[in-house]
Amino acid sequence: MSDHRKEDHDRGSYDLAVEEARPKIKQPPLYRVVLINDDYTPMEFVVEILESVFGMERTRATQVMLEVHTKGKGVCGVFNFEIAETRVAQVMSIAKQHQHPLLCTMEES
Ligand code: TYC
Repeated sequence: MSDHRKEDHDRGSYDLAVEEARPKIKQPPLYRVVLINDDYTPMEFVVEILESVFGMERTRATQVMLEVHTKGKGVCGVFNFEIAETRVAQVMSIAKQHQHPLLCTMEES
């Protein structure tokens, strides 16, 4: 029996054979952070971004970079809104500092 039910008893309420409404719990949406290919950003720079911003090992970072390079875009990770937004901003800021046209976006998963 839950504490909540025990409290009801303490207050002298009756047990009812009626289901309490189940709270409608919705999972928060998740977002894919996506890198977009371009013809100018150096491959090594993209690999370093994937290591430093997304914590990937070099092997995985190279795979993801090559996926973006060959298919046009690739997923860096899936996060809640706040984390996805922060990672996108970090990538765009570092790319801008180095004057590379690298694009990073997020899309609902
Ligand atoms: N296409 C780039 C090149 O050939 C490499 C690259 C990969 C650029 C991934 C952007 O998101 C990117 N130098």
